[in-house]
Amino acid sequence: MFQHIEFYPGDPILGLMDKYKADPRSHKVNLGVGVYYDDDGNLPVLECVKTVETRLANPPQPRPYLPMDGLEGYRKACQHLLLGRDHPALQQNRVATVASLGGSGALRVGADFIHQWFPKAKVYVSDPTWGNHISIFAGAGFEVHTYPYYDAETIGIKFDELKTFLQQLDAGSVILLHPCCHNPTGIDPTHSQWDELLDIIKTRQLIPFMDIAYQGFGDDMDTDAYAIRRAVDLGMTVFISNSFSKSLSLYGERVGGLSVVCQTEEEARLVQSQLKFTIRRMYSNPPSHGGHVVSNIMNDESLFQQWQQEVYAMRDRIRSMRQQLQAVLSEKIPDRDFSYFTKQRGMFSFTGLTPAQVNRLQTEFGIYMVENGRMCIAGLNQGNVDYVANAMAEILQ
Ligand code: KET
Repeated sequence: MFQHIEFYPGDPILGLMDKYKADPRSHKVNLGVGVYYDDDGNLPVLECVKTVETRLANPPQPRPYLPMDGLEGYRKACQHLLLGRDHPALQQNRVATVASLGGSGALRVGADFIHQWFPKAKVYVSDPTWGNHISIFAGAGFEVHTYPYYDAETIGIKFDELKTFLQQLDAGSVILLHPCCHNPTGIDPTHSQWDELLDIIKTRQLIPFMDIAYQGFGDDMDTDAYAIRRAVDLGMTVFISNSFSKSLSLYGERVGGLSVVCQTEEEARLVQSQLKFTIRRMYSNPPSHGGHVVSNIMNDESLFQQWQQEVYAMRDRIRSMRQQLQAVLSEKIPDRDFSYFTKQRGMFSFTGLTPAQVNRLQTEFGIYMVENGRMCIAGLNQGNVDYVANAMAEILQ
């Protein structure tokens, strides 16, 4: 019965975790998956999370089903973070928001919704992008195309090419954008470039779908949401998927959200109802623990402040690892430019290493990176950064 089934060889990012775990070498280094480890190489439990979890456990709480779209406090928290607490779109009640199973779940619910109501829409993702963007939209039934983005020559954006490309797309095409900390390249448009891009997107009547998984890891919470707020301020209908996996170090709790900024309150009511229906027939309602943790932190001013400081501490530690890596490599290979490490933002560095070089790092040094040359800088620490820099230098010389 199953002989015709094709084998799924595993995911290029998640598959690395299994390989890394199975590697017996004690000096191995995990720079694959986009996960933040602290300077001791451990997955942190944020202080704000500890406080709330202690509270929630004493006494243990009953676990009813949550509403299909999640907790009210959770949904509001997503909206406030993305748009700013007092945004007119929120006052006008025209933002539909549902809790989702991580950022991935938000993308899938959004993709299913768009496919049901706009089945002819074409979807465009950046070249390159997070591989699962393509899988998720393809899984929802779309043909997924790419738009020009990364310029390896300049370690920048093919900005003119991108603008020209957007100009010729059909109205109603969905453009998947990374508002900050582009994955995998770490290269984001400047604010003025965002202004230009969003003007074109608006004029051409394209639909921006903003996927924000690293809010707070680029600049600060508000600055990282610049592109989202700009698109909304231009009056566009905007889809936004957000994830708390990285910013709360709650990867396994599957905490994310999908928001759709609509034109009117009535539209938002319709959209909210259909998002709930999409959820009901897929998995019914979200898990409650992560939802309560997020909602409690975001709706308590002092925990909210503490959380932001904890995110900024992660951001700053990643930045210092970038500087250290760049410094050691520049010293080892002075005629090569390693400034890209500090130019790129967020968790990742797109190193330009070839698959063969990435493979050498893995087999000879036990250093695990994604085959496309993406390195998760958040896996570096004082104990391994020199080792990684030296290994890279050896591969590059
Ligand atoms: N969007 C982006 C851009 C992203 O990098 C990730 C995860 C997600 C969404 C998914 O978030 P989640 O809340 O976990 O569903 N990226 C890392 C992990 C992964 O591949 O699943 C990564 O790129 O390594």
